[in-house]
Amino acid sequence: MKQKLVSEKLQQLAIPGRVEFANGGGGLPLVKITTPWSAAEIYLHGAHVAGFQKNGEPPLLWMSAASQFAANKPIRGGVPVCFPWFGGREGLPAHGFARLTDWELVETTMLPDGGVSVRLQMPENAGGANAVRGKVEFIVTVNDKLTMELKVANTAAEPLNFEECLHTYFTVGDINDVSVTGLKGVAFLDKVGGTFHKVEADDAIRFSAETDRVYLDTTGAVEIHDAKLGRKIRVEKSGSASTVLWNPWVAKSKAMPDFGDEEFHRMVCVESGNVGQNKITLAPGKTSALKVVLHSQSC
Ligand code: TA6
Repeated sequence: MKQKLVSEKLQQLAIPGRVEFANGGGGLPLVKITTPWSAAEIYLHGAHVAGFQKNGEPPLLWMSAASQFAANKPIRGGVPVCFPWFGGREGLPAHGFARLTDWELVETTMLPDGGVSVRLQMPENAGGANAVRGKVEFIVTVNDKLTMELKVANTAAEPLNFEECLHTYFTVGDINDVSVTGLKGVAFLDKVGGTFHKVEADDAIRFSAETDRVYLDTTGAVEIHDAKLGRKIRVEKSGSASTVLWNPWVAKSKAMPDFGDEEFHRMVCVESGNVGQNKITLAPGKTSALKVVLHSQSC
């Protein structure tokens, strides 16, 4: 049962004018962050960054108006934390159980520049029989950029195998006036209508139909060029070898109850992680860090 009141323990982590707590969608506990440059919102449910917006700019992250906010449902939009697997798995929640888990807020920090950093930890028993024997933390830093880092420490005596992905939904003015650069020459799995091995031929990838592509062995930054909003979003990453592009288009949008039929026009997913052949095998005692930095600028 979700806490209806913001607990005393949480309140102790508040920072006046920077970090406050509220009951968000569905009454789920919400961390509200305000900085001199921006505002952000993070649900403890799934350690889910649900919003980030720079002052004077349109929201950077997209959220479906039909999103559900419930204990056993993923939030549709923002940055779902996909862990310890990516995609479907028979009889188990798609994209793993991390995004369905109540994470604990363990630390809030006001940074010297006025930015804010918060650290969340996934309960060690998350996932039940599928729990990972490791310490999983998610650190979110908010200033004029949004920085997110998923850290996994293997506390077991045997290797830890997992997939991970920060499944970021971006707001765009019109998907027909959007291009993504930075993936030319990269091999990818085209997952529309099957799984097809291809190599990206275009400098600028455009969207005119359902798009579901897993680019592999790629560590570089990509950029989203949004002509209608006059904005360029740069997605920088480290500790990540996979980049995923997704737009569900018409049919898939209509098939999802938590996704408006026409909402695909205003979003694109550019996701950063380690999936499929890029999955992580973490030696005992080692720690992995998947880090994404989102910048936006008018252009
Ligand atoms: O990242 C692309 C993808 O794997 C698509 O195949 C689609 O399933 C999307 O994720 C959304 O998955 P979800 O479980 O959040 O509906």
